[in-house]
Amino acid sequence: MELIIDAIKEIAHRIDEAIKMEDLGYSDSSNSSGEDQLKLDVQSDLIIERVFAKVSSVKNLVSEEKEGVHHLHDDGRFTVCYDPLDGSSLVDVNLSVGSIFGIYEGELKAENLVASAYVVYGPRIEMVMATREGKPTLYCTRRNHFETVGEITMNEKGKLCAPGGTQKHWAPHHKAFIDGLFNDGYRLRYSGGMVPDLHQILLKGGGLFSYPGTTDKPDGKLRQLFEVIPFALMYEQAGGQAINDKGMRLMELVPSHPHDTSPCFFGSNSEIEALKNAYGV
Ligand code: AHM
Ligand code: MG
Repeated sequence: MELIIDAIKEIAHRIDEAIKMEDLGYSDSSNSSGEDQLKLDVQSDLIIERVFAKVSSVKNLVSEEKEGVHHLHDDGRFTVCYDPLDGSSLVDVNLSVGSIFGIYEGELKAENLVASAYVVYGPRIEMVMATREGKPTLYCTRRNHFETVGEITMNEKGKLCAPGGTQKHWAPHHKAFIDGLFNDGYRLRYSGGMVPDLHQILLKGGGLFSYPGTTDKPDGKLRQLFEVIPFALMYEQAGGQAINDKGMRLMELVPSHPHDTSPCFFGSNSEIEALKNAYGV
């Protein structure tokens, strides 16, 4: 696992460099979800592939930007599922973006996630890593090196609300719940990049990030293997909760296809308990 973490640190520096140096235009391809790919999406994907090719414990790679499994090492133990550059459409307006990694052992389902990590490319590079034991660890870069900052613990209740999905497609009970949070004094924090948005809620003690099922996207937008499950581990290990619209822990999801999505809610305990009430689950 140590070598995988070192690889993610190397990847973080390389992708950060690419963000700063490379062309921001579109490539002439689209990804498995039918979205146009930026040259940076394709390049970040390639950076990750090349770095993990040197890590013998990685058996397979599954990327949000590609269909199918990329085989690396016959004797490897882990499959790394990753979103190379989440929120990449925000690069041209110079907002923070991120990379997300889920490290699975065996079949690709939440139960088999052994660790997860994400990198935030903001004014500085930060990384958070979680395993099944202990709190997530925050790393910051200083003079181009990652330094451990400490453990992340969420409060029982927070003050921030990041409500995803197009409001006109929200269910009435979801709208009523989110309106209720704002009426209670919650502050809106939504950049459109799940990595910085979830990172902010984690580091500022708590709140709620939601990306519900909507009338146009009943299963939400965010992908289970690359986005939802890795962050579910982070939130649970930090003392918060992560559930779907049925009240099920996201850490129990079993995707039937690598690119399956799920409605998802990440937050501190108080907000998630209130959400379960509002959804009647
Ligand atoms: P991407 O993987 O194509 O970048 O899409 C995922 C992003 C998340 O970072 C973010 O939470 C969400 O899409 C925002 O979607 P919306 O614009 O519908 O709020
Ligand atoms: Mg993404």
